[in-house]
Amino acid sequence: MLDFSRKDYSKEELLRIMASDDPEILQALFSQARKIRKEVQGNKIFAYGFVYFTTYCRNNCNFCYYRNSNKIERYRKNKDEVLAISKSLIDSGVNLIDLTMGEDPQYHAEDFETVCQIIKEIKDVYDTPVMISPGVVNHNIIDKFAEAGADFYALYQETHNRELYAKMRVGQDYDARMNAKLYAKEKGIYIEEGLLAGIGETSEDIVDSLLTMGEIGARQVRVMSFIPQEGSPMEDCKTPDRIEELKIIALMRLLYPSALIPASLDVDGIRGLKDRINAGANLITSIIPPKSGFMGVAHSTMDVDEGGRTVEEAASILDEMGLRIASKEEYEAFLRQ
Ligand code: SAM
Ligand code: MD0
Repeated sequence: MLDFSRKDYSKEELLRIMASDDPEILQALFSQARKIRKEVQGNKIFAYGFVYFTTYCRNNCNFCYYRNSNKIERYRKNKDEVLAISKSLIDSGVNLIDLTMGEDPQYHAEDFETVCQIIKEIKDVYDTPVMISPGVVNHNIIDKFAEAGADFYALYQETHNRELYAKMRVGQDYDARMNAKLYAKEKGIYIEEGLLAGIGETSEDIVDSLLTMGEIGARQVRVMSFIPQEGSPMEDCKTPDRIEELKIIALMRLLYPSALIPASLDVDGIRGLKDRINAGANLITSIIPPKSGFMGVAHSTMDVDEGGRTVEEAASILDEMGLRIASKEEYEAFLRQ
């Protein structure tokens, strides 16, 4: 049996864990991940509001519903709409607003002026941390995000296998994506790195990604299982068994005890929350107010209008698990650590 009470694991050990389906090993892994989270933050779990404010995108990612060539209905929200939904999320108890967008040519054309105004207002008027997920932008735009007060820049490589990356993010430069992240970090913005599970990666690819996340100094690290999207080239590919995502969450917790690691409601909706928290996640993402006209990404509508993706709903599940949503002060103290 592996000794899970350490921080250092060799590549071979990580590979062995990824390859294992021994229930005893997996239970020991998840239990250690929960133990570490408890040591770091007791019974508190963080929560982020998700504001996907434009679904227009110039890219053609093979896995994505919102890829440019998919003929779908799209929306672009204005500043007032974005601020109104952000305020309602903050009032409901989220700890941060994640402003996410497709690589919308209209926002690029105006040099992200409106986005910076929104960031500033959420920071200065609502006094709430902000994550910006804009895709790849130039360094001068990242400078503007830093000036506006953005706390996090989220930009997921999806995989650190360059060949597989090229098949997923078709026509997008691997290094430009990585360098944007590294530049944001240099500017004092926390970065989030992420990977997609179930896109044809090997266990070695996953272990490489896990180690890269540490090397680049990501404060937040995530994994999401691939969900097939209607109209996309990967429409007929299968979604992976969730055990892979759960093992990756637990390994991220073992390797990076104080990292922010999401249990995303975007993958399996609210019913997927418990397993991800039990695997060591310390943060709930993709909270979206019902009937707001805003969408998710991997599951654009699942549980949204039904009110399943709310702080209230998540809090009642956490309560059954002896956990609770952190307060504003608790999250901000955690960030300062
Ligand atoms: N457009 C920006 C970008 O590409 O960085 C930000 C939003 S992007 C839509 C956010 C992330 O959602 C992607 O990086 C990917 O990890 C995840 N995602 C997109 N489509 C998905 C799918 N079909 N299944 C699971 N995750 C998906
Ligand atoms: C999530 N649907 O947290 C969101 C999204 C983008 N920064 C995050 C993938 O699951």
